[in-house]
Parts: sequence; structure tokens; C-alpha cells
Amino acid sequence: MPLLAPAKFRVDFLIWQIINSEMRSRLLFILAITLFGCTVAATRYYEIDQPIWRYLRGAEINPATLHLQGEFVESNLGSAQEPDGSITVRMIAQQYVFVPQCVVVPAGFSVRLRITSADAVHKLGIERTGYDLEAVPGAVTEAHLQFPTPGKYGVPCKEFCGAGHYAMRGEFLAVSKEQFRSLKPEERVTCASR
Ligand SMILES: [Cu+2]
Repeated sequence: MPLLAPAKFRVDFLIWQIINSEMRSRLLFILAITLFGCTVAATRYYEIDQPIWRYLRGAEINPATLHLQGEFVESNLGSAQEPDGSITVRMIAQQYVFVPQCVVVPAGFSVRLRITSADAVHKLGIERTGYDLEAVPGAVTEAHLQFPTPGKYGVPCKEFCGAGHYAMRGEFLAVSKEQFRSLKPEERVTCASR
């Protein structure tokens, strides 16, 4: 203790000395538990930790640079066969189109769909399937879908997203597994050749 310490500090220090060490450690323990509890409660209530988990899971994405880098560059959109044989479809929703506008998928086969938005919140309502999927800027929505039979499945946007909303419509073209397998990778990207 320096001799010229302020009086208030000296008194606090004395109280700290009077409390025996067992009480001191108990007090510190209670304080630590309380702080931890408050932190957990705050993260649950304000969900301030969510962006961290999204970032760590790789689900965070910058809507402004979608077309320039990362998973959703144009060459990566549409149906793609993964090394393990599974099918992944990547799409972008933006005012007022789905990119690609039409995607070829195998019928009766589980397809992984990953979609994000470049601007507003959109919703893919896949006709005849009951699937409704939100496309949210800044996040990737992932779902596993099945198109039961070959044919066309219209995809109207079901979330009002601006002036052109009512004309916003994409399409899935489901073909038989054999037919899908016979397509070249570039033919799977859009329905243009069909
Ligand atoms: Cu819309």
C-alpha cells in the first residue's frame, strides 16, 4: 500500500482484507457465475452470437458480391453432380428473376437446393410439391427436395418483393434419372437445350 493512496481506496482495501480468503473466493465465484449467466441470457435474447455461427458454418454471404466470387458465381449455378453422386442445385433470387430461370433436375431423387438472394426477401413456391423456400439476402437457405415425377414445376415468387413481383417466375424441369445422367454438365445448368 503506498502511503498516499486515496482514502476511499484505502477503506475498500481494508474491507477486502477483513473478509477472509474463503469468503473472497466465494464472492468471486458468485460474480463469475452471474456474469456468465447474464452473457448467456443476452446472447439468447438478442441473438448477438448468430452472425458468428453463420460465419463459421459458411452460411453467411455478401449479397453485393454474389456474382463476383464464391459459391454463387454464374458458372456455379444450376444443377451440379457432386463427387459422391448427389445433386446440388444453386440458385440466386433477385428482383425479378430466378437465376437460372429454369433448372434441370432428376425426378424421384433427393436434390440439395442452395439458394440466396441478391436484394430483397423472395420465396420460391414450387408448384405441385408444397415446397415454400425463402431466399434471404446475406444468408443461404438449404433444403433437400424431391420432384416426384418428370415434368415442369413452375416456381412463382410468393413473397412480395417489389413492382415486378407478380411476373417473377422460375421453373424446374424434372427428367428421368437415366435422361439426367445422359446430359452433359453444361446441359444440366439450364433448360435451354430442351
Ligand atoms: Cu416476389
